[in-house]
Amino acid sequence: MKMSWRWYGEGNDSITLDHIRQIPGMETIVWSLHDKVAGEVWEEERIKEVMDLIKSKGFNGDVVESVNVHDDIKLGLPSRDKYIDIYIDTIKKLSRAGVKVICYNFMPVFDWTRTDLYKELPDGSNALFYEKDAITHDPNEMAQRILKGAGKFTMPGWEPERMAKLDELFKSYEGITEDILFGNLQYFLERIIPTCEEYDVKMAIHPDDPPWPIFGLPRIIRSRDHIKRFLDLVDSPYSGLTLCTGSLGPNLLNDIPAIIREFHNRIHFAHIRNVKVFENGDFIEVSHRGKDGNVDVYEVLKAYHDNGFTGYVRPDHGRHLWGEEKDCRPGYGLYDRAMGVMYMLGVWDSLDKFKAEKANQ
Ligand code: CS2
Ligand code: MN
Repeated sequence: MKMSWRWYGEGNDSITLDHIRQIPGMETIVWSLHDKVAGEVWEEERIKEVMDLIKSKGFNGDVVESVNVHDDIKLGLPSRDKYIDIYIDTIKKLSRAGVKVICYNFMPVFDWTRTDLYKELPDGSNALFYEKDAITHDPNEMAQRILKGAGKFTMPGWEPERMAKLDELFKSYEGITEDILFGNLQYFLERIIPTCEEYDVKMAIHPDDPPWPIFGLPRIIRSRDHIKRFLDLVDSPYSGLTLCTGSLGPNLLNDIPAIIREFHNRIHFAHIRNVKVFENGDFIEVSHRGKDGNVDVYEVLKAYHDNGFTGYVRPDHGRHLWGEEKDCRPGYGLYDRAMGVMYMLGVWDSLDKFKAEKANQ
């Protein structure tokens, strides 16, 4: 596996590339042009600028998260072709700059959804929290909560301009069922995957977070069966997965190690995060240590290791520690994610050793 770190870019992240350089084992910077809204053209010069900066610090910039998909594509509107053409243009440009994997999602309206960005944990740290009952209320109210919590940062998928049009957006999704959404996703993939094959760029869809429908909107990448249906839409290695344990984890019926073992050939990007799920269905993000939550991170890593996984992996979210929430992006502080990296590398190195010892016996 290749260890990676999501970085929001110069001036857009409290963490710098020089900080990231001091975390052991770090090879890849996961980046994006975060000022671009879905459907916008990505200029070659801007791409090169970021790639050069990343490389100048000794990293590669193999993974982009995300190139966001315009709502008209998700909705299947006639204007989708125009936006798909722009998407294809971006794939080609990223390929020319050396990008290998593009992470994206197909969630209607909202990207990841939480009800509290700073819920206190018993140890005094705080983390992203999801309260099931709070979500039945007005989506506008929830959007305001998130925007307020994000403070000075604009969070992908939660851009204030987008949130201002929430009622309109919800209206446009009326009548969009799971089947229709799958159909629109298939149309999108059938158009872009030939370019991905030609330009050697792997697409990696991110699961829906949380893994169930919210506010009456369908969510289609959320269980083993949904993943299977997705992979069958276009049966090419270039149409693959970002397997996010933190997104699938809140549904305790999702057997994540089993999902990894079944689909490892199509997993290009692993997001690893632990969540603690409460009896009433609420959940909170916790440290990467398996014992701290409901995701058995050891078994997750073992499933990858047993299958010789060589893809990219990153700590997904982290708790906010030692007061860093005053300054950092929600869920994207330095300390807990850095500790998560070390935990994962520790497990991985041990698995390497066990394997070598076994081979020598
Ligand atoms: C990410 C997702 O921050 C996160 O929770 O895991 O938001 C992810 O970046 C997008 O869904 C990918 O398109
Ligand atoms: Mn994720």
